[in-house]
Amino acid sequence: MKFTTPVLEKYAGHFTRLKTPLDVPAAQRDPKVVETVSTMLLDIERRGIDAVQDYARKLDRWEGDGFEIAANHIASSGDRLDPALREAIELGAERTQGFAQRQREGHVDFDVELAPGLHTGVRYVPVGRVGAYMPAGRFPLTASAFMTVGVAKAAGVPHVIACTPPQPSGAANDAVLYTAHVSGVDRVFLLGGVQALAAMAYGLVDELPVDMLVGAGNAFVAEAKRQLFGRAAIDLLAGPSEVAVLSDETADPELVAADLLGQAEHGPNSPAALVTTSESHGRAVMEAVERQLPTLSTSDICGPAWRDFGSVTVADSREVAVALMDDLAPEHLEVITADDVWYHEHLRNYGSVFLGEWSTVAYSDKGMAGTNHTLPTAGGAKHSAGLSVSRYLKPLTYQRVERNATPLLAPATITISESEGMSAHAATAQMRLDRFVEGAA
Ligand code: HSO
Ligand code: ZN
Repeated sequence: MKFTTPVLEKYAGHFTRLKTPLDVPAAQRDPKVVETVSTMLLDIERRGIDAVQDYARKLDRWEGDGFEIAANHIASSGDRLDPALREAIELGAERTQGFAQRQREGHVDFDVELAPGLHTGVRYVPVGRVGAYMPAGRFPLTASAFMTVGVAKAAGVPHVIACTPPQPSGAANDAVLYTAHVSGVDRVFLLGGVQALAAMAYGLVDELPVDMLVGAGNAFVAEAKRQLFGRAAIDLLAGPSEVAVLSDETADPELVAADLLGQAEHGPNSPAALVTTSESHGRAVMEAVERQLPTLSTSDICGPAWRDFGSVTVADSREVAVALMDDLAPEHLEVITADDVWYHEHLRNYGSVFLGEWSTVAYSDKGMAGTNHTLPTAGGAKHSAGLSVSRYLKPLTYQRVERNATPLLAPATITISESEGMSAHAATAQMRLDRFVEGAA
């Protein structure tokens, strides 16, 4: 939570801070990242695949003569996994597909006769070609392809390609490959970073450029997507992953603490915020965090994240708690209170909400809850929702005007066009009106 915002100022006196995060300036793009990415994109646009190869060799120690991962190597990736992991991935595919297919059914084409003889409507048409980035850094984020590739396929996208960087061994991560495989990916390329996004957007590895780039990566990947936006659509610009919990004295402080640390694990700049209506609960959570931190193998990440970007705020009413949470607009929001239904009805800004103590963010992160984990960060939830089948579907409109409907459209069109001085527009309607009148005589 930012140190101060207009909303926090408005509610001053109605909340107290038990733990205040660093007062960081509003997320700003690092000019060095912006510059590096723009230089690389220009170079790749100019020199094509040769430049892609140069960057892959230099940045990812790639060696080989082609980037495409053979179809049989992708198909057999499941055989190289521990059977329990393979089964877990298959379960994740089933859940995320089930959710996405249900959401697809909610997009229903319609046709309405707005006035006699004026037929209008919408057809939901999927984007034609999607390129997904599948990260494989310190944490491979195995479930990523469920959310990008799998959901695109559920939306009906005919062609979905993916890129994933080589690991230190030089090969792709098999769990990532298997997730892409069960999600229905068409082609996969062993390519990471800016060069991967550029290769997909410029059509350097597949026969044509992609229409949309999706999937999270590091700051360079996010910046590459931002700069390629317009040439291709993008899902969203993901910053550090974040979590917020809204809980009261009925919540178990150990569970709340575990869930805050659970997402702080993403990186030392990952925010984890608690907003509570109970000061004693807030203090109990802070103590539980300190107890749990040393037991985690990733305390080198969670520790600094909590120290610098953890926050605990006590609101003096449910209404103030909602106002503060909506101002935060967290990527993931857990609500663990005696009034979960009331909060669910009143909260409006979050990427995805987890209701009740049995629902934890990791269930969605790993594909088990079925929902998409590609969600807006850094307050983006105030204006946007996360990735879903809706993002891959274009609601294309049409109109068909019957001859007899001409008097219902042409005269007013002519009036407006003439008032604007747009005589060529007026002529298109006038010709039809003339023909209609002549025919009718
Ligand atoms: N929390 C991440 C997704 C994820 N976390 C996958 C772990 N695995 C962004 O929503
Ligand atoms: Zn996560």
